[in-house]
Amino acid sequence: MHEQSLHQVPRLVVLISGGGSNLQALIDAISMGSIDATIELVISNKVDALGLARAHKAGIENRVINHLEFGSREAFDKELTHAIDDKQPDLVVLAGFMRIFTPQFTHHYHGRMLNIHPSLLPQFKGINTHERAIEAEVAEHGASVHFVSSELDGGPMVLQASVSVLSLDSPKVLAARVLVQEHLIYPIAIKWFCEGRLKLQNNAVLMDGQLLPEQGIQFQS
Ligand code: NHR
Ligand code: GAR
Repeated sequence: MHEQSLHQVPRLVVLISGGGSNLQALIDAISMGSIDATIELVISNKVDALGLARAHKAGIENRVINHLEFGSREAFDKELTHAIDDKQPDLVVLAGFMRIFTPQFTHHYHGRMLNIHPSLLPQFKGINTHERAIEAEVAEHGASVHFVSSELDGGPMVLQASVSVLSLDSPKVLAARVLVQEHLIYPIAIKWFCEGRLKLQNNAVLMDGQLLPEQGIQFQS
């Protein structure tokens, strides 16, 4: 089991595929002093991810590991693992990362990898969540922070934020409303982890030593 040194600032590696607005929220929270941590590396599987420019602008090492250059998910994950482990991170942060991992990869980072997913899990696992929420005519939608397990979007839940679905919502408009909440809750969850308050123990989430309910903590803004 990986133990965080008490004397060092927690080290993060962030994985992205796109715009990187969640990465930006994390960069901002760190630079404002809200989170005591350093981002050691940002990795994108997409060459054209806007988040790479955000990392560059913040002076953070960033690189592309293009999944298209690998013959299998195993080979891609192996290269990813080398790049991540080279930085000896305390936590791996998935921030809009769009490639499904092999079980070996998720086991390797068990208890030290978080994801933010744009739905109120366990509803709408996978992709195109906003379209599906509108299609299903749910009244409430939102975002969930969870520890990553081998079950896609099925890992133990930490924190959720809800938004109302409005009758005229398009997927785009709804996504933007959810994203506002993501930028609030993801830095909070990462802060808790970095402070040692948030832990995964026997596949259950502990916050300040207390077992969290199945759906995690419900965030109220
Ligand atoms: N891997 C595992 N094993 N478990 C999880 O919980 C994971 C994961 C990898 C990524 C993020 C997740 C999300 O928050 C995540 C959680 C991508 C897909 C997907 O279908 C699904 C869920 C998530 C990320 N990806 C397609 C693929 O073939 C590619 C889709 C695309 O490129 O647009 O990998 O939603
Ligand atoms: C966010 O809404 C995030 O929850 C979602 O992609 C967006 C990324 O935005 N993640 C997934 O769908 C993972 N499959 P960002 O790049 O601006 O942070």
